[in-house]
Amino acid sequence: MACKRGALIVLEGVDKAGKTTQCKKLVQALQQSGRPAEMMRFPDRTTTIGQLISAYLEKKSDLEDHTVHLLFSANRWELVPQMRKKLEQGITLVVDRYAFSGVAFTSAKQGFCLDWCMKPDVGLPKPDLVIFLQLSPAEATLRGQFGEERYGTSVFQRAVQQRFEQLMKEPSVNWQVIRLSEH
Ligand code: 2DT
Repeated sequence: MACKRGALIVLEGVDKAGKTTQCKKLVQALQQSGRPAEMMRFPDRTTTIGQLISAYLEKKSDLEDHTVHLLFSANRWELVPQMRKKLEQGITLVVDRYAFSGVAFTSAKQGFCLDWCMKPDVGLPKPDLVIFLQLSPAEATLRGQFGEERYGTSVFQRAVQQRFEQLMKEPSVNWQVIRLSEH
């Protein structure tokens, strides 16, 4: 008997929204209800490409902006065969960031448009659901300092949030926005 395909569920949001925690909880809840589920995250820093990205994020290396954008996309593509296999086996994948982060973060930099940023990810497995954890800038500040990594400034995070808002206008994506409360 053919088993039912797993669902591809993506969690997106600015830093400090709690994506990783919620991904873990969702995987647990799915497993407890008897549905096979696994978590993935992008960037996946364990691959060769992921290690280049990780060094860049940790500011141990510098990469040209277009180059790093393409590496983030390549990091997704290299995992596509594995993702498709799991989905076909009936495993639901809960993914911490996906192409939407790729587009939102790069297009928040000077000189990038959404259209160029979206091109390398065209053809990736389409999520069944994209949950966006919405956090106001005030609440993000309350949650303490952004990390030490690249992109960890409130000015940049605000620009990223605006790009996400533009992406959420895309009706072909099943966005579900969850507004996090202010305390
Ligand atoms: P975390 O590992 O803490 O989630 O931070 N990013 C992510 C991009 O710029 N492009 C991408 O395609 C992806 C997936 C967001 C990862 C940092 O990398 C940024 C924050």
